[in-house]
Amino acid sequence: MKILKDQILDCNKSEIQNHKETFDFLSSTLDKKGHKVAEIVAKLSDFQVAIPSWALGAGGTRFGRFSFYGEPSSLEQKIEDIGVIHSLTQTAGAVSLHIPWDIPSDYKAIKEQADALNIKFDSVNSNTFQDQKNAKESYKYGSLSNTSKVVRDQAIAHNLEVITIGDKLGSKSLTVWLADGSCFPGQSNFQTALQNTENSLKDIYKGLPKDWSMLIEYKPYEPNFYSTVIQDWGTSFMLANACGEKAFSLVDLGHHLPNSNIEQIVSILMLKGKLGGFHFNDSKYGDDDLTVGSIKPYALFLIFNELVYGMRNNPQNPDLAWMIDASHNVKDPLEDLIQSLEAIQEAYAKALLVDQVQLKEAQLANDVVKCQEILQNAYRTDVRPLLEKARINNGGVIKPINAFRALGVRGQLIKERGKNTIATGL
Ligand code: PSV
Ligand code: MN
Ligand code: MN
Repeated sequence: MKILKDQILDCNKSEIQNHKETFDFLSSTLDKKGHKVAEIVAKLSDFQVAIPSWALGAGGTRFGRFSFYGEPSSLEQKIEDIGVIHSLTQTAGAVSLHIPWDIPSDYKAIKEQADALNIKFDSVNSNTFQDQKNAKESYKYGSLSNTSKVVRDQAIAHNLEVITIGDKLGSKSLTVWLADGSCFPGQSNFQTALQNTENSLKDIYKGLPKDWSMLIEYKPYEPNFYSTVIQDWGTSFMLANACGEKAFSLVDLGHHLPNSNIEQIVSILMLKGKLGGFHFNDSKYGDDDLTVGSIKPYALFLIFNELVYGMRNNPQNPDLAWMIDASHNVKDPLEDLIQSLEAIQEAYAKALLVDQVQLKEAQLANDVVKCQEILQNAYRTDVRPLLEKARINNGGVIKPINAFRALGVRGQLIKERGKNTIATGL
């Protein structure tokens, strides 16, 4: 399945007039307020978000799968699907692989396929939260934190292998998410578990190529429900500092206890030059992995406001590895990803509209009302025409969901692949 240029032009035909009218109106309004519309559109065009290989099938939940069929069953097909999303949105120019699920059988062919679709290999994810086929040791009681050295060594070796695989594809970072922790009080010694984890991460860090980074993800609970070894940003930050300058924290929006101050976390990590990666999703209760922007779009905007501030003012912080980490049962997974991409771009565009000079003045004058007005004026702007313009400029469609449906993408995938459903995934 491949989307052709003519199909894109065709889809845009019926939408272009409306786009022009809404874009012209918005851009003249923004112009009058002193915004540089062309620059904002260019920023949106440049902003690319990695698609995780495990989100392309329906049902990344623990309670069963209700397939939309036609799902990818090989790495080639996963990249093909991302190619479809990228052709339409022009925002999904990267894939994040999970090893061992995505070990390429032919590296050259996979690289060529991805190159042809303009897709880069973003951060590679290791997996020590499941026992792998024929593995000698079990991760039932932890991996990098395990009290047994042979188990830790096996987990370290796996991470080093993931680096080798990613390196062959052109990835530049390793993401480590650990399920390690305990379910009951007394089960684990917190200090020993953290010390073991730190030592293991240092061993992995030693194996990083010069131009690579290591991203350390945190999460307060689940699958362990009493304690998690890398539980919060402080722990991840401490571990990143202990490893060295190529190690960073990774913020996943769903990995916080309810009402956590994520925008502050993001801001402080960037100030300290230690925010390396970001996983987008949304949630009402926990690590719900819902479509980005579907529950708390204003919170997403406030977080983006800090990200934009950090990208402008914190040269000490690296470019971030952006990834969607969402997946569930009741939406076509490709439509779901398209909605997430749209929500991310929307929040980014709104954050770009925050007048930082005026905001600073209002902050210095302690004009709290004005501060809120400035943020909410930006938030209340319907920026969708800017997103459309950014897509058109890159050769994408004006309305990706409409185009996905008009082109009958899912039907075509089912025709090609039958009643396939993803076999792996979270
Ligand atoms: C598990 O919570 C998780 O969703 C983490 O966010 C990881 O990034 C992802 O799985 C892949 O391992
Ligand atoms: Mn994540
Ligand atoms: Mn998660």
